[in-house]
Amino acid sequence: MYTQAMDLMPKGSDRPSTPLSATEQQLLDRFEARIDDGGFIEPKDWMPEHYRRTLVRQISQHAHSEIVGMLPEGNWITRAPTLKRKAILLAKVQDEGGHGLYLYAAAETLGVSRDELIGQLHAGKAKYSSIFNYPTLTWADVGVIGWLVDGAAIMNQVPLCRCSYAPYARAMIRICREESFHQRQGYDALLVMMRNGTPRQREMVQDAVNRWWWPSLMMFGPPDDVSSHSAQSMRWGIKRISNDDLRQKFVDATVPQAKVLGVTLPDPELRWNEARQHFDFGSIDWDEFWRVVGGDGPCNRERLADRVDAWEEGAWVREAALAHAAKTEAQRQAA
Ligand code: FAQ
Repeated sequence: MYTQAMDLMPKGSDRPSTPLSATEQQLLDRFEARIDDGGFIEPKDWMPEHYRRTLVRQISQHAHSEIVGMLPEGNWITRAPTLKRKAILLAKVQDEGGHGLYLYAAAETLGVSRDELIGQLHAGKAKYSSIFNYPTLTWADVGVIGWLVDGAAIMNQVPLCRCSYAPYARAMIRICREESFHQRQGYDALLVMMRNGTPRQREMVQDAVNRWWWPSLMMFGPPDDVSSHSAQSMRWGIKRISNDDLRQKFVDATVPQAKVLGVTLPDPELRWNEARQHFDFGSIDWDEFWRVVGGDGPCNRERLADRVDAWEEGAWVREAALAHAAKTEAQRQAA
């Protein structure tokens, strides 16, 4: 179902197989020197085709994740327990839509249209984060998504604010600020349930943590030794910290938060390692990860069908906006 159609160059190589002309070589050398100096690449700068395709792949997967990520929480807007929680959740889900738009706009600076990218998503040819293929069964899931999923997203995205491709880095600065509010609102919702809630509400929180913990660790991607893109993306300054290192940072930051909250994390092997100065944790079920990434998770089909329905049901809005723009333009020209 999912392909890597945008990765045409040999993995781990930024050098084309055909010899370069002297001018191309000069451009490549200049590009690499800028990357090595920690500089930024702007849309009008020359860049190797593989760099451009790698960015289109990552940024579009990221944009799709944001808009598919609206669905699990959107499921709870009509059932939020209070007006305050409903207003917060509405704002959060709307923010995720906005993040998708910044990211599609950043991808468009690389010469690909938003329609094309959305077409790939709807045809099942594009990836989005594995995490959004899990169901939100209770209100506690909404809090846990904020705490763990947004928490993992921030850990992964803060280094992207220093991504070598400037439009992506700029989009990430704004996104990270908003994600950090999202993480705190989730933690706050859980804290209220754990401190002031009934035993049943505390059980609900624990159950949600049990279901979301491992999928949250999977968000960081496969282990470094099987991550096909990491070496090249790190070399180009697209990724700044490896999948495994980010995962470790997330575990180290989250364990003390779980203690304050009063929940246990569902991993009997989780313990502080004095020698490493990090928490050790158990093995991740990578078979489950690849199953979900391959389209066979608990909600993959539902998520894609919901996105396609939303697109089709919104056709009249796009048509009306285009008709309005055409009318305004005609009036402007006639004036
Ligand atoms: N799910 O070689 P790597 C959010 C794929 S936004 C699905 O390590 P890379 C906000 C990967 O694409 C969450 N597929 O790949 C929010 C590649 O497949 P390909 C999204 C995954 O790119 C919160 C293959 O495996 N964040 O949560 C996943 O170097 C709450 C090999 O992997 C971003 O997209 C996965 N988890 O590293 C919204 C951040 N992991 O393309 C609503 C930007 C890996 O060859 C509510 N992206 N794959 O077919 C990144 O940092 C990177 O792309 C990684 C993957 C780290 C995700």
